[in-house]
Amino acid sequence: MEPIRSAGLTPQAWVEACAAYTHPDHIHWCDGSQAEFDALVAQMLSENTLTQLNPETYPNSYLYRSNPTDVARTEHLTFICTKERRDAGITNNWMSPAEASAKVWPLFEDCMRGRTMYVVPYLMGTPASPFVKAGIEITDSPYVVLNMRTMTRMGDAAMEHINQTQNYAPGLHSLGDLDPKRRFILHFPEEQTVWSIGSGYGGNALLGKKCLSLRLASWMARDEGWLAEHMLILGLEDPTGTVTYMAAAFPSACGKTNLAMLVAPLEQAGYRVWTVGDDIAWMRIGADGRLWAMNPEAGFFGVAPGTSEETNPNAMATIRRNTIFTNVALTPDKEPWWEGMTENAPPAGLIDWHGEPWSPGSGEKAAHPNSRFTAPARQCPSISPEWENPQGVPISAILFGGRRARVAPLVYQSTSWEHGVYVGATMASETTAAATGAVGVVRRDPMAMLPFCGYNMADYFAHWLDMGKRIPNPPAIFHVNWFRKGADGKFLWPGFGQNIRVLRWILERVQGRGEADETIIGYVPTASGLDLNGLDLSRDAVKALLRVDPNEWRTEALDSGRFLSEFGDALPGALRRQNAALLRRTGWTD
Ligand code: GTP
Ligand code: SPV
Ligand code: MN
Repeated sequence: MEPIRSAGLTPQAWVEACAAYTHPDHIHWCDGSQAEFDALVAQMLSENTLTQLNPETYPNSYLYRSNPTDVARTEHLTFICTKERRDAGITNNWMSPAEASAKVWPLFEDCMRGRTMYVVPYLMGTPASPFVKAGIEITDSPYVVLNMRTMTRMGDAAMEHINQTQNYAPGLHSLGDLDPKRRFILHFPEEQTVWSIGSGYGGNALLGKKCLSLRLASWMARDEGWLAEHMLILGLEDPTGTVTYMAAAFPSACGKTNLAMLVAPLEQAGYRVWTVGDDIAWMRIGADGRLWAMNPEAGFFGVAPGTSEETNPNAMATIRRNTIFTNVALTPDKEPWWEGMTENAPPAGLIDWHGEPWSPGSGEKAAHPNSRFTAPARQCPSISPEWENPQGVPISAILFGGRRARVAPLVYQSTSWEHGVYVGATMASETTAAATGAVGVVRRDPMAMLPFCGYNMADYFAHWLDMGKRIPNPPAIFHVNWFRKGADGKFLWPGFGQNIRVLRWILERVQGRGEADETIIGYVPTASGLDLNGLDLSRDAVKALLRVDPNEWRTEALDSGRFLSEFGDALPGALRRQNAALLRRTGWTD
């Protein structure tokens, strides 16, 4: 059968057509109520697909163990299905709509037999926001429904909005048979549609998140003159009580949630971070000529390992109730546990993420390295009073950053918007467990959007350059790296709460203060420009953290040049020129 095209179909007609093809036993339209949530939980508990956590210490919280082959995003199975291959560009997997119809659509036939079809109307953004986007996700996974209820504004309010506007992005999701050979995440940006089959994992299955709010939204944003980015949003309050907003793009599992929830150490009295969002930012030019950012999500789908009272106390407080934990370990007291949660030895009697007894000698991690928590944003102690402001917040600084053991200093500032776009376009990072495949391999991940840009990345660079021309008062652009290592292989920088020191320098730079040296890569703080008081850092460590080595940067620029040249004629000339200029500054002559 020809695929169902939702264009012009009411939600009811589209759902009926999908049901006629996928043949669910039941259809349930989600209203988003507590009673509905409770019923789904009760059903999953009775089927043993969910485990209730200790109701005293983790009320209304549950553990979900996924299929062990389905624990992270699968970038090689994620496609952009535009009519023209060129529109997907060289960094995306492309599948023609005709091939999608022939190869993937048949996998949906009868895929919901014996299952319930859940119809999940949802909003990204608050109903009051002019930026709000509506979607309807059809899914046969009750776990997806529970997560969508936390991550989006889901249910009756969304349906009301859709009935009024008659506008929604349709997403069809099925677990299928969970076989990676029959797993596909397909995006049709020309129709604002998603098909996802064969995975129940977060970014593959919660279609409002990466699929709608980044891949489809970035396409829309290019057409409409705004930005959809893989960015946290935070407000930095200074001792005068003024709050300055920043957005930061770091690749998956590279520190967005942690920075967005940062708790400043005592020595930094008077500075305070407010959380606006931890993963996605939609940014538009405001009437005042500044760039305004809003968080379209309603919850956090955060990395569990490494989260502790020391590293991220705000996250620890956020996840003490109404939270779904995925693929973490379980203590005998029915509490969640993961590597890095506690300083002491792991508690005895742990059950690992497979559901098997675990001991420290087993050689395996008790929690999966990409285990996650799903928690409502409103529960975060540092949640900003502005987080649901329909207009968003005005952004003064944009930070790019990645995991780089070498080369990139702790922080530097670009010399212009165009240079900042070059810095973002050539940023690189070591791969993490958030996607399947090798971990720790350095790859270019422009603007942390390599897996999430829904169109030709060369056009995306052009769009960023164009935005700079159109923003009368653009944010300053910085690059940060918390992950530089010393000769002993250990991180040089303490990170986490101490990152406030870097945020303070950025704030001072935005205010036209802040001591800096102009180097070949941009402005780097002088050793006295950063407040390092009270930190146990040797002079050598500080030097190593701030070092800009022309030889290393020559190699870097040559590699960036090779990366950029892969885009061929589509690459904006400005980026080619920026790369050549950096090469020259490293002493390169050709
Ligand atoms: P996604 O949700 O995948 O987009 O990731 P994210 O960017 O929000 O990453 P997150 O903040 O969850 O951090 C991922 C991992 O990096 C966790 O294990 C953290 O403990 C660790 N991490 C975060 N910030 C720092 C830091 O400043 N220093 C060090 N060494 N590790 C950090
Ligand atoms: C990421 O991988 O960047 C995440 C988790 O934020 S997921 O929702 O799976 O994309
Ligand atoms: Mn992310």
